[in-house]
Amino acid sequence: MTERKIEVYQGPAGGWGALKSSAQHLGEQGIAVKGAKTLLHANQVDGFDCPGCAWPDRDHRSTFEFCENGVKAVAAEATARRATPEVIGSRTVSEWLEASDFELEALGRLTEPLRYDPASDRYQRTTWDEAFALIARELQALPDPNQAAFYTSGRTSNEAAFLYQLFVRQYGTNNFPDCSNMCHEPSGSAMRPTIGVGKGTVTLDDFELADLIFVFGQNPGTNHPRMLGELRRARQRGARIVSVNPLRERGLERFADPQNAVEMATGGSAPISSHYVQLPVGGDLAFLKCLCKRVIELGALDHDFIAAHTVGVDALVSELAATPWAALLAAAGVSQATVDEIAQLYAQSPATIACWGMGITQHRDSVATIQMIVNLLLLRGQIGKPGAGVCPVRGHSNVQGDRTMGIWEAAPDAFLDRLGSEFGFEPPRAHGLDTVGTIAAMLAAHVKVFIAMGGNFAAATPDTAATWRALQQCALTVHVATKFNRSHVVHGREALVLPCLGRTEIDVQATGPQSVTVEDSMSMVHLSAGMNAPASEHLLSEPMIVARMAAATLPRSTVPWLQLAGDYRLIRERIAAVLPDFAGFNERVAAPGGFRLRNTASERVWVTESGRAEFRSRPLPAETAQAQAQAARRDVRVFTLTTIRSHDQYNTTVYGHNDRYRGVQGERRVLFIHADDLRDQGFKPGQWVDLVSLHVTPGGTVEERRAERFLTVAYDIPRGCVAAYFPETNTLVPLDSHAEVARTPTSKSIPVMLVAREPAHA
Ligand SMILES: Nc1nc2c(c(=O)[nH]1)N[C@H]1C(S)=C(S)[C@@H](COP(=O)(O)OP(=O)(O)OC[C@H]3O[C@@H](n4cnc5c(=O)[nH]c(N)nc54)[C@H](O)[C@@H]3O)O[C@H]1N2
Ligand SMILES: Nc1nc2c(c(=O)[nH]1)N[C@H]1C(S)=C(S)[C@@H](COP(=O)(O)OP(=O)(O)OC[C@H]3O[C@@H](n4cnc5c(=O)[nH]c(N)nc54)[C@H](O)[C@@H]3O)O[C@H]1N2
Ligand SMILES: [Mo]
Repeated sequence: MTERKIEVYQGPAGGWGALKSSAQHLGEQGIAVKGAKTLLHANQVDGFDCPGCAWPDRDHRSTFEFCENGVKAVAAEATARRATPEVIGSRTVSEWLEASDFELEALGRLTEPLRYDPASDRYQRTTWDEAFALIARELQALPDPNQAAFYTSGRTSNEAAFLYQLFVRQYGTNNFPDCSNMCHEPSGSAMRPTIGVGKGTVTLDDFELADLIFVFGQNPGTNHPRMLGELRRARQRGARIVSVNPLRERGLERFADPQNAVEMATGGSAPISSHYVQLPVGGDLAFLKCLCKRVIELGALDHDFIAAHTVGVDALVSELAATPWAALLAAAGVSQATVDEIAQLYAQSPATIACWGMGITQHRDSVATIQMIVNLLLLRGQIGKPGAGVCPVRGHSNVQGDRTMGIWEAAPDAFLDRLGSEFGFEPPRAHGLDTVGTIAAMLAAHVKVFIAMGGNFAAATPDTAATWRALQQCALTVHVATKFNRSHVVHGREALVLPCLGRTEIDVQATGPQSVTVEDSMSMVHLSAGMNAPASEHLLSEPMIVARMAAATLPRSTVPWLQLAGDYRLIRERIAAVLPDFAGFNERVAAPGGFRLRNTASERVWVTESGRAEFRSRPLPAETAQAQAQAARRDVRVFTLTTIRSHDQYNTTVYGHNDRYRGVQGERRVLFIHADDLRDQGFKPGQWVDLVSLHVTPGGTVEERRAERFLTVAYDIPRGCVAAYFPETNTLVPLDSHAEVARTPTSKSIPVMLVAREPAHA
């Protein structure tokens, strides 16, 4: 592990630092040469879809578009290390529980199916047949199919996801918790009723035409590095880029493009943001209201668009007129001058794109905030024309596709009707459980079998202590995975870990080598085929695992499970039969770069209740969670904690202990805090603290949850706000603190107090 060092980072994002770090990661995985070859196939016409993020690729071009964090994601999968049954069985599960996420990840790729043996408290080698028989037995034994829940993480291909949801619905439940519930769920919830689609409306071409690009609550330098290339090109041709973020993020300030030879040779770099609004955590809804109010005052509305395409503008105008500036500015935590400047820019911009990430979605008011982004755009007719629109930037590389395929606890009836008639069964209609609902149901012993298609449920979810108890109460937990992780050691009475092929690997079935398909953040659907030999001869593909699980569990099903999993083209034919937008799927996806799914809002066709785009607004909440907690605990200072990703992690996968652009080396348990807050608390930089979250229940009692040992780091962040990495902080997020409507855990706004640790205990 790198030695601990905290030092402000002055360089740009990208550049030589990114190249150096990439080479180092390939070296550490023992695959310097294989890794470099693998990378040349990432995001190519005949290659695999990068498992890093859902940002689209420009035309799947012939030259590799370099991305440091794409390299890490690929290297992690193509690693030379193997977590064989002997390696996993060398320690008891209780011993593995003590290991860090970093150590578990570093064991390498899983090679054989594993079953938990309670007598020895160890995982042991099992056979695929035994594993599927156990799953079938446990699922068949449940008196009610709603006692099982089926999780999906967003790397699962369209083909695997489609078969999986078919299996689960034939089994009889809509219990589909998925990573989206913790991620962009509020984006879909906000946009479906207002513009008629739950997805972004722009394409990469729009980024070439936009005059103004907002980046709300997103850190592309780390999480979507290829987006920086797009932002930089936009900035260089004169577009304005407004970042709205409590933290100064280096990647939003300067970027050296590793694709640019001159820049790399001269050590140059280019600016990204033209404006940086450093608002306090959770100030976005009020700030967006300020922008809307000011744009209305400036008389900068597109009246023709509003008249022809929208309903509800009057209610928004009168609500904003009735809300005094002082109240809005105080809630937003920004100055009138800042609002005026940004509103002016927007009022003068012919074409504007609004992007957002987790800084917007993981709050109690996230749906209302996203609807305010939509309002802002609708006021000036900025949806459904070139260079303009909404751009929720998705995380996992196929999280959007999984939802399209029906991984949804509340799938619409039209989809269920078509699924039922294509496969000759009556799908269950009652809405199922989402992520938070599944945890609560496991705690209440209503859900007893938990099956996960990828991901790391025990680490990614809120309220770690409650989630672990929930999983440990299950009769059976099953994880289909590439790597051994936390969720495998927090298990049910019976437990299986089933190893699968990754994206970078060749997938050969009865009819020969297969490709899968994925949908990126801009609704582009394309093929993905791996080129590496599988990490072990015992691995099965995800579609085959689903098919065999289904065939074992549902002996009377008429679906030809094994035949479908033997030829993915047949799965795509069935997808096309159920989803009209996929008509001619096999032919269309064979075109280089694939095809784009229809997006009605981008054509100004509004599939909403009114048939028009709908303005939606509601007053600011009377009290923030922070204010509530402060009122309940006057004896302490209550901060608002936001939980973020470091540069060296992929969600719960910890690649390393550095966060280069935030100047942190060799430590993950850090707390970013304003220097004046440190001083006022009587702390020195380098002080170790415990974080205690304060959750005021509806009954008025204050629940405390504690996460121990964080090193304070003075950082450019507004006063009263602090930031730390997840998953270490998930233990602080109460299960019943989630977004209105979308039920996304409020991992970006947790009231906390800081408790100093004695140096001796640090
Ligand atoms: N390398 C890498 N790539 C990834 C991932 C990864 O972990 N590693 N994860 C993938 C996934 S699943 C996702 S969803 C995306 C996530 O990508 P992002 O959305 O960028 O995720 P975060 O790091 O959680 O935080 C985003 C930003 O929100 C800011 N923020 C925090 N609170 C607030 C607030 O109240 N208001 C505003 N305006 N901003 C706030 C933070 O300072 C941070 O800059 O990335 C995907 N890509
Ligand atoms: N506090 C806090 N909590 C958060 C967030 C936050 O910002 N703050 N972010 C939330 C967000 S946006 C998300 S998306 C969730 C992420 O939640 P998840 O998607 O559940 O978590 P990941 O860490 O992405 O899952 C990593 C695991 O997936 C498995 N895996 C990798 N590739 C494959 C594959 O190809 N197939 C299969 N079957 N398995 C594979 C590996 O075993 C690996 O250990 O976390 C959420 N949790
Ligand atoms: Mo995500």
